[in-house]
Amino acid sequence: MVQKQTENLIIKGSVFSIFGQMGPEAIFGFPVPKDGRIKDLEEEYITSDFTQQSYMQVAIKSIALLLSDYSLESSEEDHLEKNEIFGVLPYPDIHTIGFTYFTYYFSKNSQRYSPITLTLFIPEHHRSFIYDSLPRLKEPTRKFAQFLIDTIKQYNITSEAEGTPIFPQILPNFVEFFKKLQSIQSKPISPVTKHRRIKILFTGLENTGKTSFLLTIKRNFSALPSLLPTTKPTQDTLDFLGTTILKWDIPGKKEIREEIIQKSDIFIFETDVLYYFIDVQNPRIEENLEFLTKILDICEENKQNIPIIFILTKFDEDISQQENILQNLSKIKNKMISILRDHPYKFFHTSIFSIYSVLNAFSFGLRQLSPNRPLLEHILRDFIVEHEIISSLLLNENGLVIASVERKHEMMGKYLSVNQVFEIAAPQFTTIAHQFSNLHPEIKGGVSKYQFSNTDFVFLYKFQVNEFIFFALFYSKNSDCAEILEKEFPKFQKKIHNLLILYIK
Ligand SMILES: Nc1nc2c(ncn2[C@@H]2O[C@H](COP(=O)(O)OP(=O)(O)OP(=O)(O)O)[C@@H](O)[C@H]2O)c(=O)[nH]1
Ligand SMILES: [Mg+2]
Repeated sequence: MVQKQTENLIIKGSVFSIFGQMGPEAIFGFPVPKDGRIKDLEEEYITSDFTQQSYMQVAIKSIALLLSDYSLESSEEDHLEKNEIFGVLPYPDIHTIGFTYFTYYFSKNSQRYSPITLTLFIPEHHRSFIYDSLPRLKEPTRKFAQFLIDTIKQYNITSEAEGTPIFPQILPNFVEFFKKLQSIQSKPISPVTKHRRIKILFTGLENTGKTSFLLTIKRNFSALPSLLPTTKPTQDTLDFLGTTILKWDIPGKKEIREEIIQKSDIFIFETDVLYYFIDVQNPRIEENLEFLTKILDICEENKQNIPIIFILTKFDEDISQQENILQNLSKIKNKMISILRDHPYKFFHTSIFSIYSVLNAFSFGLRQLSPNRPLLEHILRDFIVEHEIISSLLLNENGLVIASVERKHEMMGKYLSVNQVFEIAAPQFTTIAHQFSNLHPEIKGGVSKYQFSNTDFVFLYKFQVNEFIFFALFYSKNSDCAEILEKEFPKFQKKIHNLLILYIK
């Protein structure tokens, strides 16, 4: 029996695609399909899992996401080569998930920037491998894609037919690349499972507003006035686009703080995102430094580089400009950053009286868990640039922000901020969401327009992907934008469909 190259690998194959003279083309595929153009190869390099047709399908679907006449013709071209984005796409016909590196290269032939993708194939039932190994897959994938780009530039390859004669030459490089992938797989961080489990922690000192924040996310406003200190770690789940997210509300009482440090294997281990709460009106810097240092020590012991989202709470509007509050803010930031080591972090100011501030801060942490968010935002950005829209938010039906893009800084004039847009539209949004889902289940989608001044318009577009309802908010100075959206949005929706399906699953 011949030992196939990919026999013991979770990654079953790879395909390198470009936008060639005839459209998307699968230039190099490895292992080589039986029905492909390349003949006389040893059997270990041939696969029966995929056909040339499967490789072509991956080329078409992945390249199509980067195709936008607008950005390819625009003067922003110099930036395109620097665009390096990873994404995850479904290929149900071949029971495969594609982990794809997306970029552009300058094609001498067509004298323009052209999309390139390198996709790795992972069987659907091993999808959690992608999430567990994502950080370690990126670097070798990026490097290998660069090598392939150099190869097609060197030999001036613009089609699969032109790539075929070169393939035997680069076969050893593919073998080498798959060896690297093999070494990543042999060091799994957690057991291979079918479903992604997401665990997030809400922690901080007592009375910092953790439970209030969680109630606000659930719109459980009526429970806020009678809220008591939490007495024990409490878990609750949230269904986010089909994935169950486990939320742990860890009370800040001193004894419980000590307990979670002692029982870190239960509470901190395998946490995906940590939200750390500090009250801006009462920052208690020394105690916070002490507690957070202990948490960071545990992360270091377990080699967990968890993103930390700082929630600076009770930043209520009426006190937000007070000198002492502003001083507290900058002191908190400086002190916390000084102990953070390599953890990715972000600060948010929130108040339970601004629902957007809470939803936005919470969504940011969730967005970090989506492999498709950067690509989604890249495509959304192309869309708003093309249609002269100033900013846009993509939300799920609970108002969680899935993608957020804004071009304000490139444009002259007076504009509402994304926060303002959301804050103004939120009441309508909630009512509309409610009406749509409860009263008019038959209504499938369409635009609603809100006018805030003679020149400021917000458009809300409701749409559905599989069983999930989404809202796209667009802010524009152009009152005709509604007609543009009616016409153009369905195409855009089709484009992002697959990215939304695997947004977090
Ligand atoms: N003004 C203001 N008060 C807030 C805000 N968020 C929470 N609070 C108040 O702060 C107090 C403590 O809130 P909790 O949510 O119970 O705090 P916690 O962090 O869960 O506290 P423990 O459960 O003891 O750890 C309550 O009286 C809340 O009403 C806010 O954004 N603004
Ligand atoms: Mg609490």
